Amino acid sequence: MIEQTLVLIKPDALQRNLIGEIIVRFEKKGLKIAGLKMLHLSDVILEEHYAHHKHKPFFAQLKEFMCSAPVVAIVLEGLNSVEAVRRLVGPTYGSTADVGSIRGDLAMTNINLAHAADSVEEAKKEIERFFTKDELFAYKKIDEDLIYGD
Ligand code: FUP
Repeated sequence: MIEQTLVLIKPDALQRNLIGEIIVRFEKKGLKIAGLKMLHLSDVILEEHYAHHKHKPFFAQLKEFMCSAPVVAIVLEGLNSVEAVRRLVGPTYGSTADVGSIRGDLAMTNINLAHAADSVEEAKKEIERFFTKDELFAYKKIDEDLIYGD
């Protein structure tokens, strides 16, 4: 199924000059960029985005970190893109994440460079949270037939 998913490239990636390195991995995989922008996250949007962590002891620190610099929000489109992107990003802790994944190659802890939506339902909500309709683009790429065949 062709799906869209949401990625946030976090402040640590911006500070460590890894925005390009991360985006290139999505591009090389064959994912289509349907939307891309830089923004400064607000408290309100973070309380919604990380609602499942709201009562955890690290929540205040997580919010502070996510507001410490702009993030890059991206909508990626492709076959099973939600799972494909989660696998490219890797699990939460960099030190034990598989080598080859973004976190496994580039992160050491749970200061982990990028967020990726974890289900198709979440992805839909997150895309609506961060993008308006006119910030999303439908277009044909000339490599699609090579990536997907018939
Ligand atoms: P993930 O889906 O891998 O991004 O991970 P989570 O939704 O579990 O966590 C979101 C963010 O919360 C992590 F990127 C970092 C932060 N976090 C902590 O700071 N401490 C923890 O114990 C767990 C997560």
